[in-house]
Amino acid sequence: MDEPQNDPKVIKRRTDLTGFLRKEAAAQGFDLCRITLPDAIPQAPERLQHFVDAGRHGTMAWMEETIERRGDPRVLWSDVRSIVMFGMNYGPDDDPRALQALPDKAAISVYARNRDYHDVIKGRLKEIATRFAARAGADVKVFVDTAPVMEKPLAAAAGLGWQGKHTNLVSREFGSWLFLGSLFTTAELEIDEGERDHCGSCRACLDACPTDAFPAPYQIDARRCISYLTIEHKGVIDAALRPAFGNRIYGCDDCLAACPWNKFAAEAREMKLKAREDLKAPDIAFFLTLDDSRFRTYFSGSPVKRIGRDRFVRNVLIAAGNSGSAALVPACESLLGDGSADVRGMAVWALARLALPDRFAALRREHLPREADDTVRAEWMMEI
Ligand code: B12
Ligand code: SF4
Ligand code: SF4
Repeated sequence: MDEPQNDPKVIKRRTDLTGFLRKEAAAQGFDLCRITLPDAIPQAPERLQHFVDAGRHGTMAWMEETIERRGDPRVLWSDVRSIVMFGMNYGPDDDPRALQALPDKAAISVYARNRDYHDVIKGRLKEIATRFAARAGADVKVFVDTAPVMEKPLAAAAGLGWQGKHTNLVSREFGSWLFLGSLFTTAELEIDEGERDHCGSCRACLDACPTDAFPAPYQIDARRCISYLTIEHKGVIDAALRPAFGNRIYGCDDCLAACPWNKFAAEAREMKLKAREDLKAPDIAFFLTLDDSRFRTYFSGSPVKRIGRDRFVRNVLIAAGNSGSAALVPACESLLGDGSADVRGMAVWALARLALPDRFAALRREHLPREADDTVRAEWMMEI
């Protein structure tokens, strides 16, 4: 039987548990910890459905497959009574867009310049969950992008910030640089107020997008987003979009970095989220030399490892093609015989842009007749 909500003992217990949680969150390095109800995002299922119906999730079939659980936390877990949303600041120490002026360098997005945030945050959430469950005698589950949970609308409902026109959560305190995580529990807790939208007439993020990935404010078409294309999308990347990638090889920060609310942002406190020195401005030339084993070693513990060497080198070759640097021609040529069709195809594309026309024609005479893969043949033919 449910306890009476206005019973002073019930209120005190709720207050104590909420205070305990906030202290634990701070002790684990979270910058924000606020609470909402499982039914706090009634508009989310319809918006998610619209996103999927329009095909904007691209090849992320898991979004479609989990749509009902994703849209409503109560479908994911019917016993959930409170949802605790956590935010961890990963603010960079410089403007990541500055790297775009250095075309020989590769740009890895801020979130991926050190340890995988999933590992960092999940470990901390588990610590909190264990201690909280023991204290509250309640059931608990924790998620950080590891289950079908709509973290952004839930975080907005809990008041960590609001969903900006770039669709990510913006905080008045930390700007756009926040990772999110959640704890679902059967315990009743004190509920926080949501945050209102502070975008106003600004549209800086929409205008900043190099690939025009926002069909409307607050809506994204992942199929055009460099983050999706470099991380989630396997195989051939639309040739019309490649030039806009510039030197971005893993993710993209342009819409986040453009947000004026970043002026209040602070640098990440968590050492594991501060950029590794060698990933701040790495050489494209070096990345073109990575084989599978060196790739795995170099990116051990990093989220970059997730996409595998072939997709990674595919992305690096796009950056090489955009670099205008003839010095990269030999490294690109050496990848024309690579075991991966994705790599061979992008080596052709890069060379079409970097090599002298006579050299490119000679390479095509040599390689095209023995190329069996249709997508790579198409790259050679495209440049005729
Ligand atoms: C799928 C996904 C992606 C996809 C799709 C992006 C997207 N915006 O959905 C891709 C691969 C492109 C991607 C990219 C990035 N991602 Co991502 N991604 C996710 C994931 C797994 C699910 C997001 C989701 O549910 N999308 C479906 C859409 C429909 O949901 P939505 O964006 O909330 O859509 C809302 C709006 O469209 C809004 N809406 C629609 N119409 C209207 C109208 C009005 C008036 C309003 C107010 C709102 C509104 O309502 C919808 C429902 O709330 C989450 C983790 C999670 N489990 O939540 C991380 C997550 C969103 N990603 C994150 C990050 C950091 C990124 C990148 C910055 C990484 C990078 N540097 O490359 C980029 C940013 C690109 C961008 N502008 O969004 C963080 C964002 C943190 C934050 N502060 O918000 C998350 C939360 C992961 C985490 N745990 O920290 N991501
Ligand atoms: S992450 Fe980059 S490509 Fe994706 S929407 Fe933002 S600015 Fe556009
Ligand atoms: S850049 Fe402007 S429109 Fe975009 S999220 Fe920030 S405040 Fe909102």
